[in-house]
Amino acid sequence: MRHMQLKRHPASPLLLPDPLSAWECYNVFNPAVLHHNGLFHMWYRAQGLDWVSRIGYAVSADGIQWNRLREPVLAPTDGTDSRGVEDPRVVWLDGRLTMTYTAYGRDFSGAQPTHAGGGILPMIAVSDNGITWQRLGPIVRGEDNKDHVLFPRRVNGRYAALHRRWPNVWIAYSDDLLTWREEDMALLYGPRVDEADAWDRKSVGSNGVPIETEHGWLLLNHGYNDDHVYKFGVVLVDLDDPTRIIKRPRTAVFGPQELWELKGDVPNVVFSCANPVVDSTVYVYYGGGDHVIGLATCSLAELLDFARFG
Ligand code: BMA
Repeated sequence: MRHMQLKRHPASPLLLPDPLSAWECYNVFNPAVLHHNGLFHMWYRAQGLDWVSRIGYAVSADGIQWNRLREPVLAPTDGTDSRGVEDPRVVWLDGRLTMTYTAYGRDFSGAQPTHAGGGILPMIAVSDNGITWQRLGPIVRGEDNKDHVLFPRRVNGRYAALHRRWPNVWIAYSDDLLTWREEDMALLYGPRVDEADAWDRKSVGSNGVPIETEHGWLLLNHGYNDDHVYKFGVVLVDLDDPTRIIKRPRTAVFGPQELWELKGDVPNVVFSCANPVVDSTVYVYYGGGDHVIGLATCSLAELLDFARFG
């Protein structure tokens, strides 16, 4: 069995909470990152004095040194997201920026509250400039559903998304990004519940935007075990029919190891919403301990090789 590990960038953690800022003084984590027209753009989750998650924006020429805006670019507006906007993933689709993120609010729209007496909604928003965002709506309502991410192009003429119906990863299709019908959704894969020592025994979810390769869509994912230790793995699915899994290696490619991953606001967490590929290198940005932002990298060729034969 082959093994491989992502390599931490020595400058990690790259972004820390800002003690001078009311909205981002406690935690910055789980960023979306898109490389576009020669710049790295980052939308990151932040928590400050009120513990409500907002999304901040930063830009970088090299992906290491970041310049942040002073104000968040996405913040709660109503009861559906009053407790925060979380875990953005951003894709360049049809000539505009499209963000998937989790709205966490005091309201719930299903028969039962989904989260701590309130609700969560897997939302989609679009933007022409990355600063002002227009909300399109959720892909489903009334269930524990998050970690949704769009494919970077249409698949067989339709928009496609991965989403997490706890504890499994599902795939869904839509013609307009607005309507996601139950009959267009299918279970893709779940946690390895039958394997006592599997790192992803308890739950799985998607990381960043699927990577298109000549051998299939390369999906980075996360999972955790009974001890709630988060790790990353890979899944390779068919280019034309992403419901067909080609390979899912057993071993994880990354897990918590540094102090700021083992401790933090939530212990033993590495959580990634971004894996842009720039010059054949995969940049895996991630939250460490739900508290700071780190970067780990690998070559695309090595990761693809592991996904095919690992
Ligand atoms: C998940 C998400 C992430 C978070 C992770 C670990 O459910 O809410 O935002 O990083 O838990 O706490």
